[in-house]
Amino acid sequence: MEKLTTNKSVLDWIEDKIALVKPDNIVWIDGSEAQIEALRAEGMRTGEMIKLNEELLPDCYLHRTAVNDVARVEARTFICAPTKEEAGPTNNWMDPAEAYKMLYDIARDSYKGRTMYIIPYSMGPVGSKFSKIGIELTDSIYVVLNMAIMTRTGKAVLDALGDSNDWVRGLHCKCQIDEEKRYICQFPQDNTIISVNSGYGGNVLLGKKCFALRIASYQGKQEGWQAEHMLILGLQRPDGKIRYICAAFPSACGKTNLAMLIPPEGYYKKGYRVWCVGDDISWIRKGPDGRLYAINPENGFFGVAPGTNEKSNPNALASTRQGTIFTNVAHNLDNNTVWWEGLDKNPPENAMDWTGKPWNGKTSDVKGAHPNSRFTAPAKNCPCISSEFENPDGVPISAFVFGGRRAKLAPLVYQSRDWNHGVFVGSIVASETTAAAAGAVGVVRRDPMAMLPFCGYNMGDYWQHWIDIGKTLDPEKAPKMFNVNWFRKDADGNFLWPGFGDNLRVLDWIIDRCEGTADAEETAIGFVPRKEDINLEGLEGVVSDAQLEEILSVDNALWKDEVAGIEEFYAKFDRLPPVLKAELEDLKARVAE
Ligand code: OXD
Ligand code: MN
Repeated sequence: MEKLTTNKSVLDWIEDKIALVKPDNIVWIDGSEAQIEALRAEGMRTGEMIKLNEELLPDCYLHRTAVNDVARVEARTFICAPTKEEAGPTNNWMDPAEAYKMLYDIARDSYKGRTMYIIPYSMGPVGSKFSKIGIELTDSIYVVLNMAIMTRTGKAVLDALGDSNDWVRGLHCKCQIDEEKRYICQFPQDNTIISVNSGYGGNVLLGKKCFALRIASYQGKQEGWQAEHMLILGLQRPDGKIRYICAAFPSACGKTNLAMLIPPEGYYKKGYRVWCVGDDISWIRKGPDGRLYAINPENGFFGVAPGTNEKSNPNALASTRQGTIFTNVAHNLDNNTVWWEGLDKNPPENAMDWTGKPWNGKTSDVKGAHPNSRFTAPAKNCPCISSEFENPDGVPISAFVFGGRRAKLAPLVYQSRDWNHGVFVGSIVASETTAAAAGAVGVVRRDPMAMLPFCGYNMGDYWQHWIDIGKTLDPEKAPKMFNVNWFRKDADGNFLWPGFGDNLRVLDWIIDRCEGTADAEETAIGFVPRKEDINLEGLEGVVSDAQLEEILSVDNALWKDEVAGIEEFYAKFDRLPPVLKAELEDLKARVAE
């Protein structure tokens, strides 16, 4: 097949990898619909893809991964920086030379009898100054079809790259899907990613977590920008103006739901809307006017299916009705569609579970869909996709919001006193584990800026990068920083806040604070709304004044324990920025008052 570029750095690297893995065939992904259609047909022939009901789910497919390969594997994910210190205390580290040797030994000859697909892809709109290019080599049709949804792929990307050497190398080898030899390795200094023995999304769609967060966070540090695990939403208010918010939450805190929020009825009638720019990743840099701008480098949503329904997230559900790949959900054999726990109250009786075994949803006591089953849906399908989604200049950010799941501690929302205090608030993000994951429930897991598994270098240096970015900003133009907690519980363990669409009430206060039009009370941890600052209209019988007061309360005694937890966490970091140490001392003094 004709090569799609004359770029020497690209051709040399591919030649080298061909000699290593020895494919039978080579296919360049050109970005054409005809080629994608042919690959879908090939995927059906090999059994990798199951075509779903064309009338009910046009152009949609089901894929099942191996049962030992259903999630990202943090324990087998490595940052292969020259020294362990550069990877930092929160990453697994491997010496680059040793890692290459081990990975090449695993990858050697692994494409024999297989086809090598060469996927040129752009993270971000092709040609935007924010965007970066990658090339992924893979032996998986599933990866090609997913990358074609999640990124911009094809010849146009190579044309934009020209002769440049500024692109990210990605080698994916399915090998035998052997758990014991599964490795997801990032080499930030070499712009390289190697992933072996997995076929599951987050481990193999190399543009997403591996590139757009781990490699890109390192690139951002070198080049003066930021790659963050943040959704981007546009909040339109009755005046018609749209303000943009970036928000970071650990997994299982409702990021996709917030990114696609539907305002409560009363707000909707007044003209409130939320527009989704992205649900997972933001690339952020300073614009010519001195404000920070963000793009979503992705082109689709790789969302968790279970729990997605007409009520929790109608926009996400609508996004999956066309051109979507479902992974590890249940297969309804009566109408050749898909089902997952929490989709509706009507599980199919004549179905296959996610492992491909016959399954009766009415009588079975095992789950039909894997808890981490996914949909890969084109962003353009989303009914609330922002008109700025393709804007090569990004959108101006008014606020950064952090959050986690804390039953007792954090109030519904609070604002940091300034940028550095905001960086501190982001650095202490923590979430309590839920019953959805294995292990004890209610254990606090620290997840700074929700980047714990995704920061491609030393977390201490990453915090310093946040502080340094702040120094370049005029405080008047810098985004304001907040923390939210949708998950406060009362003494009986009931959630105090309804969440979902009603979270708009909090976003509204956040924007008011950004524009200086809302009041707040200063507490030991930052600025908290007074109860009259949060509009409860329409929530009569759901949230009482007393409950609102409880959700907004700051208990200094609990924060004293939290300070001890933060001290313990910070003690791991040799490279803790002095600014954060000072912020912690300040908090300690304030909660002691
Ligand atoms: C994701 C995650 O899949 O953050 O987006 O785990
Ligand atoms: Mn994520």
